[in-house]
Amino acid sequence: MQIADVRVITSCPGRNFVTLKIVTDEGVYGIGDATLNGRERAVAAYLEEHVAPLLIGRDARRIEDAWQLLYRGAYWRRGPVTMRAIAAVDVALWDIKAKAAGMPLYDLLGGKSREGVLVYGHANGADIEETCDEVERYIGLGYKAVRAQSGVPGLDKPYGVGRGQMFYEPADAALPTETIWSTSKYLDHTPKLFEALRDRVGFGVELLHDAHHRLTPLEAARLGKSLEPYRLFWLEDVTPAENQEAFRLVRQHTVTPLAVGEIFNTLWDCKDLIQEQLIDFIRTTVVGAGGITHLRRIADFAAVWQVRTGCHGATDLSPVTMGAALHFDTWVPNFGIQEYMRHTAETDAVFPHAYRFEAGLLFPGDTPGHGVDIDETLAAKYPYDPKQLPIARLEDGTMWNW
Ligand code: GCO
Ligand code: MG
Repeated sequence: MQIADVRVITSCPGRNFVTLKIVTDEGVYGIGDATLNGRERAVAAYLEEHVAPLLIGRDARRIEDAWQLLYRGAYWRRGPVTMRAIAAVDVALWDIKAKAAGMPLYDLLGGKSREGVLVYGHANGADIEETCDEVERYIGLGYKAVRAQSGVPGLDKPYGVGRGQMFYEPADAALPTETIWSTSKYLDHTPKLFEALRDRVGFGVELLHDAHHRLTPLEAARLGKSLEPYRLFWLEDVTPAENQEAFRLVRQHTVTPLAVGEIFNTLWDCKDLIQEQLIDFIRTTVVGAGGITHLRRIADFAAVWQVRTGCHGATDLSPVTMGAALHFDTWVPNFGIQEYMRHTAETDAVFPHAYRFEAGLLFPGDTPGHGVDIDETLAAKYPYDPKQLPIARLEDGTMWNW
């Protein structure tokens, strides 16, 4: 089974997505996601100019060899552009293999470890009251786990509070929107949010929160400690993790579970975090970390240290990544939770998919492959519309982490 055609499809059905389609000489094709929010064209060019020529004529069944070729063969390793390109090829090849075998991908990976995939939705509001109302709305929709982010008094456009209710779309302008950040205002406010939430909804629902890389290790430790009475499922990205050892300080001070990894590309980015048991959940997903082939290695490594998975699932991860991640989640023994931000109706129409939500769980469906396709004719009606993520500055103008 040889690779006959490799196509990169860039489209904006509500937001931008880069999709890879690999077609074999036997007619079976596979789909992969290569979207890198705000930097889409870099991955598209990497695939078109440097990867596609290497794939034509290769045996589509040799997934591992293709992965090693693209990883080792580039000489320049890791990084979000390279690893997303590798992920797109890898996921498309797993899709082809599973379709050729007539199996849903989870079967090829080793079969179901669970019936459904626990997901968390995103509730956000301008203030504590509105956020509590939104969390209740998610509970009403059947969610068993909800991430809560709220506006902070005195801060315009804090992270996680956006337009639209069922999803939050941060990449909102051709040039980055500037936002202002104050750690002290945020740290004073956030425990009040979770106190109000537990008063309102009790302890029967899992609550999560994302600090989005804004805090120093000591500030992160303080936040974790102050949230302990509200028993969060996890506290995410409390401090940037380029320096993995930073988490040791956080860990020494709090038993609030920690999640990190949506911006990691390989096992090398989380090796110390995992083996030193500095985190509880690893957030990498298929498109972020080199596809099924590499994510599986991360998950197996994490299992040794009782670290569970919590795949990134924001709207910038296309339905293709969601489909592949759900098959992965259905198989992976050390599963924790899956993030689920709904896509718009236009996105869902361009990517027909087999997965479905029911009573707080997502189900990948039983279609052979990962169960997500692309309607290329419809995709062509939505031309690329460049958008970037916001940036954050401190109140005195200092550039900060968004
Ligand atoms: C999350 C994330 C996202 C990112 C987004 C950037 O936890 O869902 O932090 O909302 O900000 O994926 O493109
Ligand atoms: Mg996050």
